[in-house]
Amino acid sequence: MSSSAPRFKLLVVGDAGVGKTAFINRHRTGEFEKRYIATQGVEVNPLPFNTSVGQIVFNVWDTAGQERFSGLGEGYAIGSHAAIIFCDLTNSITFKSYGRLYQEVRKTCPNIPIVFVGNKVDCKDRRVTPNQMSNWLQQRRTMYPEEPFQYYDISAKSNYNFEKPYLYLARKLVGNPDLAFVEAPAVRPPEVSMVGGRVATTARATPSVSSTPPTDGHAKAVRQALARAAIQRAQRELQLALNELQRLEDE
Ligand SMILES: Nc1nc2c(ncn2[C@@H]2O[C@H](COP(=O)(O)OP(=O)(O)OP(=O)(O)O)[C@@H](O)[C@H]2O)c(=O)[nH]1
Ligand SMILES: [Mg+2]
Repeated sequence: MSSSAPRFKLLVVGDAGVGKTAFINRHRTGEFEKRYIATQGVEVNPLPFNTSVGQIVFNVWDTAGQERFSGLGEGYAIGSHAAIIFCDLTNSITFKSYGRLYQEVRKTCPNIPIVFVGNKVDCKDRRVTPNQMSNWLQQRRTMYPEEPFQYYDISAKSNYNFEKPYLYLARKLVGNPDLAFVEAPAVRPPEVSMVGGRVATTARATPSVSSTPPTDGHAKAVRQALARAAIQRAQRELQLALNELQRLEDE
């Protein structure tokens, strides 16, 4: 991992047992853990990604879904640059938590990119239907027109879409919609093949990612892109504040 690579705090939230740790560990170790071992408090893991503009690192904050283990509560969100909100597609209650989790993250982090994921899409006993999901997303987009409500079905077990949430957030953070991962994160072969004729993202059996350090040119390009993205965020915030002022004056 390059010490000069830009680092982003990535907050991962979702109810207990939705598969946050399993998904993160797929990238971290390549393994899939079948047992459920509840996370206590928070576990922070750096995940490096080699991109077309140099290496970036997500400092992933894997939070406890079980309330009794969530020491700092919403405090974990402070200083986040991006967030992934999880639900488990086989458990409707975890989907009902989406709205609350979204509000909690937004309260602390009004401007960060957020991506929603529905995990365990490999399971046959899916309870949250694609229709329910797309209706919910559509309703929210109407309620909050500035929020894209980007969503992916994923599976930590089959590796389906395993890189998509990271890629979406990396593009937003760097402010470059063309950013690509130049090496796929290494993961073990899937535990299951996908149901319903869907093809799982090809897993690589190689045990580790060979991380070529970025050149100075790459690091500079990333920093420039980050600075541009920060300016864009600040401009958006300024515009929102101006709109709010205008609304108050018009009242
Ligand atoms: N079938 C299937 N099972 C999964 C998948 N992802 C995780 N699991 C299983 O779901 C259970 C819970 O996974 P965890 O990753 O520990 O859940 P968590 O969200 O980190 O839970 P907390 O730490 O309590 O918040 C484990 O038994 C995993 O093996 C998946 O994509 N498909
Ligand atoms: Mg966990």
